Amino acid sequence: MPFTLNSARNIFPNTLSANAVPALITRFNQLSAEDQLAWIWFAYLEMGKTITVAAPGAANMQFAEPTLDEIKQMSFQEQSQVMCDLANHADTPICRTYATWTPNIKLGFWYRLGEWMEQGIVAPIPEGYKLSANANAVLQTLIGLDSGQQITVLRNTVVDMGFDTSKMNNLTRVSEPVVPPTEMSKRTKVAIAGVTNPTVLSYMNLLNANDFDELIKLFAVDGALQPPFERPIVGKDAVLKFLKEECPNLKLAPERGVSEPAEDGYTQLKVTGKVQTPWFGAGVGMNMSWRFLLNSENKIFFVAIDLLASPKELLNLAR
Ligand code: 45D
Repeated sequence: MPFTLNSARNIFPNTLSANAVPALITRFNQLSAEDQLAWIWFAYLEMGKTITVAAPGAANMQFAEPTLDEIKQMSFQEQSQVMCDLANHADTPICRTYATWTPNIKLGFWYRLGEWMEQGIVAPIPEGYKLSANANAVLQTLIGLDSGQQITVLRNTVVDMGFDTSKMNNLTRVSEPVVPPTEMSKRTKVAIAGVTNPTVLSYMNLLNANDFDELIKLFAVDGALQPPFERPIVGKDAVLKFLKEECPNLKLAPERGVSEPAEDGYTQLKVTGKVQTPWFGAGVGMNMSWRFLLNSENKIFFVAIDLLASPKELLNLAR
């Protein structure tokens, strides 16, 4: 039987992904908006003790700037309302604007608000704010996770805020300027123990070089990419859009892998290793796996990227 998207998703079924992340986000979503905002504030402070987030570049901030200026002019009470609205997915102009932004613009927006909250320009979390017992328990769980899982929780809570895009017709997404690919002489090459497949090696090298126009050529026309904790993105156009919007300046450091023939001349490969996000640089290495299914032409029919449950999973290449 030829592979379908659904059967492809089940290759290497022994891969243990970090289920603690979606479990924690579910609990977070049950908190009140006030508790959610205070929770993120405390989580951010807590994480700041061990890892530092990098300031977003000016190019990444230009789209959030008008909204940030608008918020700056508001009274503390209005500012708190805006933040609660975002957490509540309310239908307001700012929540609609927020919904059109890429994850990096959303993160940059909150980065700036966080700075302003600290400086007293934006309404802070009230001094002595006491998290509910429930929120506190959720925070303790977060603190127990590894840093790669912590930043994923934080990222996903931010990305989910704002008005629900599925309720918006004529949605025009706003994304940062596309970063230029790294020049040839400055590119790096990965080595993966156990893997010599040129498609997989090129995938890593081209992603590291921000060369998305070349990278997309490695995909089959109906190829799909499944980011951590998300549904697959299907088709070259959609995948290319995603790569340009969400993948600049990632650092992939694959370590080892395994390759074996599958039905219909397909090949399945699993690779494990580390990934760094530009937001945290070398300070945070996320333990990741890539599960590739290549067709008989060595094009990517499917690739799933998973955040792994523990460092031990880096050694799990079992089929
Ligand atoms: O509400 O091979 C305040 C793919 C309080 C592509 C705040 C990939 C109030 C293919 C503190 C102000 C992309 C899938 C908020 C690979 C409040 C591929 C602010 C993987 C919100 C490998 C909070 C890439 C702030 C991966 C400022 C896995 C929070 C990338 C900031 C992962 C949080 C990237 C930040 C991650 C989190 C980035 C900056 C997890 C960034 C996380």
